[in-house]
Amino acid sequence: MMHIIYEPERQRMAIQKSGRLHKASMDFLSARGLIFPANDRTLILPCENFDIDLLYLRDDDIPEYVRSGVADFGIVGENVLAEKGADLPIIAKMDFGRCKLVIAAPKDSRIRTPEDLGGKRIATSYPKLLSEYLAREGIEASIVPISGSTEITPELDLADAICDLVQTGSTLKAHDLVPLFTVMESQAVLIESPLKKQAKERFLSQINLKSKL
Ligand code: PRT
Ligand code: ZN
Repeated sequence: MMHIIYEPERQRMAIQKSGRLHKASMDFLSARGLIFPANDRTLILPCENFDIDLLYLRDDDIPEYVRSGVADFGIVGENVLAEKGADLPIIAKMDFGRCKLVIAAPKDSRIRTPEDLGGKRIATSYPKLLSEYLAREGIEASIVPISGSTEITPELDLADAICDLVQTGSTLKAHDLVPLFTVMESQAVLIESPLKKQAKERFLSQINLKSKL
């Protein structure tokens, strides 16, 4: 069991604990020269050669940790940032985690244009981004908020269409869904807390990244 003593000059970087962004985030930090002990499943992992600790979190929680300054940095998808309404400074766009938030409907559906969504039920884990899209397009539809597996909702008749992330498109295909309209394009980004700290600037220059603050 490792005990971390709180040191104000020590930085914290929030990354996804497990999931699609975890490995790529670790690889990014390793490529910048950071060395970490083998993960012993702690929630806080100290870097061996820089004054920074990793916080392993659910991706959904990363914007709040960074916004509040509990974490100085974070690596998270732009889709999550936008859904949480977190307008945080982006230091760098990462070369991973690319995907699109799309509206998709069953192959045999009559939905062809955004207007056809009027009066329909759309299931999504991204209610904020979807409602902004519908408002932009001037469409009134009903949003069915669910937390995962949106792709099964049309076949179960919970929804007429879905709004979900796509990468390869194979999940949609497996459920006879066709992507129709793009709500947002996304990739992973390195964000920083809006609280200015000298130690943060120092860390960024050590790994050859410059803060936009
Ligand atoms: O546990 P935690 O809350 O941290 O993880 P999570 O399950 O919420 O997220 P996770 O690990 O699935 O995704 C993390 C981030 O990866 C997302 O917020 C996006 O920024 C990014 N990303 C990139 C994706 C995808 N590609 C993606 N394809 N996130 C999810 N998907 C899902 C999509 O929802 C659908 O179910 O993969 C399926 C579609 O993939 P394809 O390849 O079949 O099109
Ligand atoms: Zn999540």
